[in-house]
Amino acid sequence: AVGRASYDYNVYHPFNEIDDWMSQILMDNPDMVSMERYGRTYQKRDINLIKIGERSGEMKKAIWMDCGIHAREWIAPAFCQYFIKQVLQEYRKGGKMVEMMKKLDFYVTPVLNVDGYVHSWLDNTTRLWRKSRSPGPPGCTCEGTDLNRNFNATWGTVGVSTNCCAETYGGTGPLSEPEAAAVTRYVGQRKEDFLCFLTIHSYGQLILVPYGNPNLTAPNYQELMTVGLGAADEMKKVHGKSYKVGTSPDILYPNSGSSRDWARLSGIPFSFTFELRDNGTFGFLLPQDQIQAACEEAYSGAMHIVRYVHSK
Ligand code: ING
Ligand code: ZN
Repeated sequence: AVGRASYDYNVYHPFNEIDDWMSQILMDNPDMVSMERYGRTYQKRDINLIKIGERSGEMKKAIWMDCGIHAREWIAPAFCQYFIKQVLQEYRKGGKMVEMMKKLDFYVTPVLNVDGYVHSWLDNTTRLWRKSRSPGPPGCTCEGTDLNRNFNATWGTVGVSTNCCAETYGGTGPLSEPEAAAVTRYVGQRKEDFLCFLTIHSYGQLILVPYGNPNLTAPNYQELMTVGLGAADEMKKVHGKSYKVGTSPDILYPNSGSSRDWARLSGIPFSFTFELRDNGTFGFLLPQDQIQAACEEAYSGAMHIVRYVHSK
């Protein structure tokens, strides 16, 4: 079995239920799934990833996916769980996924900002929390750093705040936050293995390519755009929703210190941010009756990129 038949993928789950779900996926798929704790949050919670891979001797290439770097974007952890379930189901059916798994392993973090996610579940007043939960610098009474401004990628230059109360506060320095440091260490140690880095957010229906800093251009920008536009085409076929593709300065506004930029700067050739549904009608409060459709279309976009990377 792929997972507990009773797990409802069409509702949002508090962290303890996602944690139990991870254990269950592990128990149900001992031949294909393992779990690894690769860091701890500021509040000392485990940061876990699920690895999906055949237990063959050879080292394979790897695909990275993280969800829930921003606490309030609840559709993102729901998508990582859907993604894991779907990859396993397709593998069990045989066919193309079996062929792919001979060459690729998936490393998926369902919830990266665990402290923030837990906080966003506390009550209605904290539902829209975005950042981590570390205390501000001395003299500041606000909490939390924007983890997607804390990576070592032109840190602190554009689209970031030095006000510790701001939503885009970048921290006291690059990798001041253990959550960003954990991703950097894990992926950085094996950056030759990682072909692709996908980081999942909401909302806005976008596929963002490097770089967030308008002064930089990725050497394979054209190819990133072609692959991203191909993914958007696939996504539109599923439920008719349009996803825009481009760099964040081209589409919206610049930013620095993002994990996507760090991954591309460190040599991972294919690095994308997905901004899932919607376009602002519900925003971060995407109704549960849209979880399935949002996941289905995002899955087809992500798999377009994975297939490209696999066959290249
Ligand atoms: N958006 C991302 C953020 O870190 C982003 C990515 C950056 C989008 C700049 C557009 C412009 O802000 C969300 N939703 O977190
Ligand atoms: Zn986000």
